[in-house]
Amino acid sequence: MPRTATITRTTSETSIEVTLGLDGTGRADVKTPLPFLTHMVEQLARHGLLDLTVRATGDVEIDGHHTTEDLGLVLGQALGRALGDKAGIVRYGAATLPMDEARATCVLDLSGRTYFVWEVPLPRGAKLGTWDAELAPVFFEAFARGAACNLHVVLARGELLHHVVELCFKALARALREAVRLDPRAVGVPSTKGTLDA
Ligand SMILES: [Mn+2]
Repeated sequence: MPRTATITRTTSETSIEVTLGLDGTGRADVKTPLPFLTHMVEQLARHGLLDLTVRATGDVEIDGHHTTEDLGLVLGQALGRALGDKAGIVRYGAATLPMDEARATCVLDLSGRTYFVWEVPLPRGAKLGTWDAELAPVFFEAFARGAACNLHVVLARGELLHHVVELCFKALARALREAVRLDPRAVGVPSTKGTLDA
């Protein structure tokens, strides 16, 4: 059965449609009103080997908060749906990556229980293009909630804000790529509890 999902969510603030394929090649077709966010979501697809189509609109005339949070949420929900009962998956993922001077680690557990840790100091009020850099943890937190996963992101070092934020997305991508992988030796759901629903 193909591990894909499409989720559509419309509120008075945003309209988001995400189609996600877990066993993809990194093909991304992403449209959001926030170019830096688009750039980041394309990183998730490319480095996570996820096939991803995103159509997002939102009230960015206020600011990017609603659109960023809702896109993170719907991406997480699409991941959860595409995973199904999670039988045969690796479940855990970890990636430590460099990007020039910056180095970050992302670890995650597709446990069915939401937990979010963000140890990435970001300057208040900083912008990446039209996008507020402090929305990065908003995206990650919403993603963890949508996917019901445990997600930790820790920055070891970094100077350039573009590098720091992009690296966090790339680390999430690589950790996901590992965690969603089907392990041919694994039988059933990777939990002695027998379920990873909650
Ligand atoms: Mn970049």
